[in-house]
Amino acid sequence: MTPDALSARHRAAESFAREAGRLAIALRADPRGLEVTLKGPQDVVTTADGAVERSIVAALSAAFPDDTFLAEEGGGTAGDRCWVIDPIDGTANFARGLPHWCVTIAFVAAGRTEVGVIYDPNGDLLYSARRGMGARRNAVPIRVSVTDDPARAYVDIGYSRRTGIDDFARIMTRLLERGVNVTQGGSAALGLARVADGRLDGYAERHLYAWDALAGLLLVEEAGGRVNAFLEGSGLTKGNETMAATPALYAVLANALEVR
Ligand code: LIP
Repeated sequence: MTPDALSARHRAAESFAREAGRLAIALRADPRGLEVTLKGPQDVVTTADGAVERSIVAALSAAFPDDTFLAEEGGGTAGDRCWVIDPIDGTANFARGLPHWCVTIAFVAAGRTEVGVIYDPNGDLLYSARRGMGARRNAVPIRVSVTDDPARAYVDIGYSRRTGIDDFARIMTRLLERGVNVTQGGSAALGLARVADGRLDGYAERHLYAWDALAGLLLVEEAGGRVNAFLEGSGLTKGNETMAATPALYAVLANALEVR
C-alpha cells in the first residue's frame, strides 16, 4: 500500500473513532436506556455496541469500499486489507456506567497491523499509531515506562470465561510472587494504551480476539515496548494470547503465562 493510502486510512480511523466515542456516550446517557444482554458467561453486550459498530463500518466502507471488515458484533471476513473493529471495548464497564471503556480500530494490510487507534471518550484521549511512525496521545508522542524492576511494576492482567480459572490463578500467583502489582481494568485495549503511554508497565491476557488487541499492540510497539506475535497462525480470525510490556519486564509476563 502507498504511504498516502495508509495516511488516508489513519486520518479516517482517528476521526471515526472520535465520532463513535461520542455516539456511545450519547447512547449511554439516553433515558430510554440500554438493553444489556449476555452473549456468553459474563460476556456482556448492549444495544449501543451494535449501533456504534454499524456507524463505524458505514463510515469506513463509504470511504474505502474495497476494504474488508472484521468486527466484534457483526463478524465479517478478513481480506488482504482489513479493518478490525471493537466499537466498545470494556462493555461490562460501559453497561454499568464505569468510565473504563474505549473505541478501538485497527487496519491490517498483507497480514500486518499498519494503523491502530484507540479513543477513550471519558478522558477525551485519542491514542494513535502508524507502523514505523511512532505512537501519540492527543498528538503528543508517547513512550512506555522505564520500569525494569518487578517489585516496582504495575500491570493489568485480563481474564474472560474463554480460559481456565486455574490458569488465571497461576498467572496471578506467579506475578504476585515476583512482587508485581496487578490490576484488572476490564478493557484490554485501554490497558494496552496505558502501557503505551507509560502509566502501566505491562498487559497480558490468555486469550483475546483481534478486535480487542491489535490497535493496542501496535501502540505499545511504536512506543518502544515489546509485544507478542499476535497475528501468527490464525490470530486474526481466532484470537491469541496477548502480552505487551516494557522491554525489561516482558520476560516476567512471558514467564507468568509460561510462553516463550
Ligand atoms: C473485553 C476485553 C477484556 C476481556 C473480555 C472482553 P469487550 O472486550 O477488553 O480484556 O477480558 O473478555 O473480551 O467484550 O468488552 O469488547
